Amino acid sequence: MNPLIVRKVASGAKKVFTNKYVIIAIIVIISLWILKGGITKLIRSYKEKQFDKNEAKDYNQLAQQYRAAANPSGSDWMIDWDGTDEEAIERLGYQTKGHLASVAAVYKQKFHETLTDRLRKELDTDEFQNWRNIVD
Ligand SMILES: [Ca+2]
Repeated sequence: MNPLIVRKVASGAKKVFTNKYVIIAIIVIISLWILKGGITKLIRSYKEKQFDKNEAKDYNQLAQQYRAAANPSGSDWMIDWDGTDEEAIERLGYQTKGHLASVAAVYKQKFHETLTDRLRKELDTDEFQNWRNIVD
């Protein structure tokens, strides 16, 4: 290629790209493009995270509260002898309504036994049935 033409093209391009309005326009377009995609993505992922966190936190808390009601002494090895907070379990039943599967899954993961097995041990037949009726 003719070096003169190359130089002319280069200087023409240089003029265009050193024009401050052109630069500002390019910066604005790129910024808008990044902002649009980036912000939408950020908002979506933030909302999803918040949702998951809140849900998981609630199930976690409920599982923890069932454990505390079944294990008032706070010592795992005492759980079968330390009595039961039946009122708390009934109250938790109302909070668990509609979410038993999720709460039970968290409970099992944390305490390596199923929630219903634990409650059968802690409650008498009528109390357990009462709890089931509340939860279902
Ligand atoms: Ca107990």
